[in-house]
Amino acid sequence: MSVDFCGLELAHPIVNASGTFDAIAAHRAFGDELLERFPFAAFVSKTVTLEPRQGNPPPRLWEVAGGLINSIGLPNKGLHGYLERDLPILAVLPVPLIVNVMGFSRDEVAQLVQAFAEREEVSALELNVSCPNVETGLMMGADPDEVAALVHRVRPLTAKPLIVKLTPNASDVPAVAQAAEHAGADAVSLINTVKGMALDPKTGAPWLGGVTGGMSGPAVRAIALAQVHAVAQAIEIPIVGMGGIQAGRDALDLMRAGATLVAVGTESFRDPTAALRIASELSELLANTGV
Ligand code: RRO
Repeated sequence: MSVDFCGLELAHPIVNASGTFDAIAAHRAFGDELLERFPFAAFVSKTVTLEPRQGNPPPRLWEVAGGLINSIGLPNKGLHGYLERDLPILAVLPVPLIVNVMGFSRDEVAQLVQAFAEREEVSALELNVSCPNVETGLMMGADPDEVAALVHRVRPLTAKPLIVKLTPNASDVPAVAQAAEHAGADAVSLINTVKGMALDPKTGAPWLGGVTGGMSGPAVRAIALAQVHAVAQAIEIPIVGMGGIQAGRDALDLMRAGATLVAVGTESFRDPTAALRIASELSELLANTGV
């Protein structure tokens, strides 16, 4: 099951979707057992921004049939807090660390990339151009020219693999993927969450503190499959596929559609060890199908 991903040797193709597994809290809860049986072949951190953020006002989650809508709003310690407090703990994980970053301008992203470029604990960077939950509504990832300009700006700042996390909330996702590839990205990841909304059944007002949110879980799996398939026809660089993966069979589908790695997200909230089961189911399917 081992796989070469942008020069990183991974034990198997299952990773986590950014923001869906808190490895620091999990280490506190499960102790060193977590390190002995770590569920993912690489760990992708929650998005880091330049400045600390509180995140969006509650409520932040709403459960829908087959999924979740989140409006978390990127709470994080900011670059310096992350470097001082989170990175030393994440550095002991037994797998490569991929740091996900987001900025509100190209300059902010450049500062983040430059800071992480120097850290040997960090194996790769994921540029989050697709968060649906910022009050500015700003989403660089919906526009191929914006994505190209961003990747051009940060590409010279690091030799580490650069993964661009794409949004499904764009009119032409393959065009955005091509823009990322031509500007020098090493891989793309998709899908981030699908924009959604829920109303408070009692008042009829928006339920989420951020009004709208991002939908994930099995309800978006068919969207992910279609978008990974379309992007795979358009680019040569590897794809990290995600969206509603619950079983080895779902992971195999995304790989058949063109993904090199598959990320597990919402399913880890239901069962933090789900990725171990999914990797083992995938291994069996690959052996049986000869894929
Ligand atoms: O923090 C969030 O609200 C969030 C982010 Br950064 C993201 O990329 N995708 C998402 O669904 N939520």
